[in-house]
Amino acid sequence: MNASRLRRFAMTAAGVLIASLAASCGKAKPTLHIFIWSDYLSEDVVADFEQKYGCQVVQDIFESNEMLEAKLKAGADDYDIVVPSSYAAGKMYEQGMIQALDKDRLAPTIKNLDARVVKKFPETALDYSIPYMMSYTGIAYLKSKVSDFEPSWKMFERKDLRKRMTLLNDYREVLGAALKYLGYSANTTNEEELRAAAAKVLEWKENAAKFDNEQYKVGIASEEYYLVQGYVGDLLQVQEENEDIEIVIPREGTQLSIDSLAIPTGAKNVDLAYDFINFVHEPANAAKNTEAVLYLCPNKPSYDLLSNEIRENGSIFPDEETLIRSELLRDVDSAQATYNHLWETIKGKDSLDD
Ligand code: N2P
Repeated sequence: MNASRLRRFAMTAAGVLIASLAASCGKAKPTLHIFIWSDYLSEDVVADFEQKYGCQVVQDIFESNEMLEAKLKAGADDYDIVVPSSYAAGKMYEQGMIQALDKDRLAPTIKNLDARVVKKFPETALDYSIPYMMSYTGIAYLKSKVSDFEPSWKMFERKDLRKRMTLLNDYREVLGAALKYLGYSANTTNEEELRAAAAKVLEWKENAAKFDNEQYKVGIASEEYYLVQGYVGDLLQVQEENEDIEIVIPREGTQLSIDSLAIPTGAKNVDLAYDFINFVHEPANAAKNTEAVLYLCPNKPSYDLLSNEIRENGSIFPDEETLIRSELLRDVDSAQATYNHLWETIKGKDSLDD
């Protein structure tokens, strides 16, 4: 048999095999499509869910709330679960991108949510989203490369670290850090404060290698970058790869996001999506997930199932002081256009007046 016949034979044989498998198993397995941040879901939890529900889970990754929003706005209708930060979920709900949730179906989950976290959550947010993970933003740096480290956002002014630092590609986190540094709220809607923060970010941009939400992890682990702004769970994940990495929450305070599970309006597998939300909030699964991704799932009964190492890690279980210094990012309503405009300006130019 020549090569091309051999290939055709193999293809036909594979086709027959698939057809007979399909015939013997009845209809194809349902697929749950999830659109989620990277490294945000334990592989074991996914495998257990697939096994229990006889389905397949497919994950697509997004890097920012804006990317998720843009995809849904463009009419992507193949996702069953999405994971926006709480401040973005509100806007998505108002715009009809995600659906109202049936809280009765989620009662086993809702009763397990940590009341301290739900209190921080916008009042009506449970109508359309369920807290999944708490995410802080911090600074990671290489102890052997950065001298005279100060636990402050001011580090981004350090000329000696020029192009060895990265800032997140996340306008609320970057403007939020500059706002905190200047002593303002990370949720301000005051135009003057916002312009001052944007000017500060432009100064930082001079020293930063780039705005980035993904490569910075490998970048600091491989020592290409010496200091990065990052989501703390991601930083903890890379700290496992390089012990020279130290993680701090700057003294001026930081931002907290509650990333939440939501079901898009166009979801095809709504029942499976509800099963998934309840499944990841079963205490044993919530604990497994926290242990794997190093962000905290705010599921109260799961806390007792976590290892001491996790319980005692202040970056996962922040102490009271850090909690007080961190501000939950909220929807900025009327100031949204100003935030967007300033961020576009920052990304495209070197000065606000250009
Ligand atoms: C996961 C990053 C999620 C945090 N890699 C964003 N709030």
